[in-house]
Amino acid sequence: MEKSSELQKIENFLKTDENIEINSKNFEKIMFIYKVAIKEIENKLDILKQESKIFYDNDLIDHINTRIKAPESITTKMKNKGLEYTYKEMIENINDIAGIRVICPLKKNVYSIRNLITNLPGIKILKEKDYIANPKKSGYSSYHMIIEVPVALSQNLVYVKVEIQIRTLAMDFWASIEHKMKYKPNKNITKANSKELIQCAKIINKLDNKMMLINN
Ligand code: 0O2
Repeated sequence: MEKSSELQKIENFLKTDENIEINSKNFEKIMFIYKVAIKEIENKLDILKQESKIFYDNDLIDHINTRIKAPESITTKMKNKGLEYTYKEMIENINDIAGIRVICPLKKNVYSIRNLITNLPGIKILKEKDYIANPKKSGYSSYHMIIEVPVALSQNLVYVKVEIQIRTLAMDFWASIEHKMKYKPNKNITKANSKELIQCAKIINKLDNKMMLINN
């Protein structure tokens, strides 16, 4: 087969109108493509991390975490969104199958990283949500980007969606603990606990602002 030079969607070369079968070859192929997309973008972010340190003596990025969404989390999210159980629906509507979290020391770093990602060649920005300027009701604070990354396979060039969450170390501390306590289903926490968590998120925000002032 000749390699197509056109960037295309995964849907165009895999049979994605089929129903999702978690243990099938098709599922494995799709997840492989998402894993490659993660590698591509993780590599680029790691270069930015090292470059900022070596060239500008700046710790722009503290660390980077990546994950592929668990099959059960994908199907639960699809059920909650009322989607049909096809690969096509999954690829089109579940934006965080490939997820990257970039953790930085200071709040201002979040926006610098966002701008650097925006300028990466070949990357398309599909959606951005600034939960730092507008935190969620829960108190959750983070900058979200849904991007499309070109992935070069032997026969095809495909665009793959990746979700990037950018947040400070302090925001990450809050989000990790809160996620364990409350975010996953079947975990009931009291209203009083929720209020306390919102209070903690406000303290974290103050702390982040103070750290930035001290740093300046
Ligand atoms: P998990 O287990 O982290 O994967 P979209 O379809 O992209 O428009 P989406 O994905 O429904 O919108 O919503 P959103 O809020 O933009 O991003 C969802 C992700 O943000 C979550 O993924 C969490 O990782 C994180 N998040 C959102 N709200 C909260 C919160 O209140 N607390 C914490 N700790 N994390 C939050 P998942 O798939 O829901 O979960």
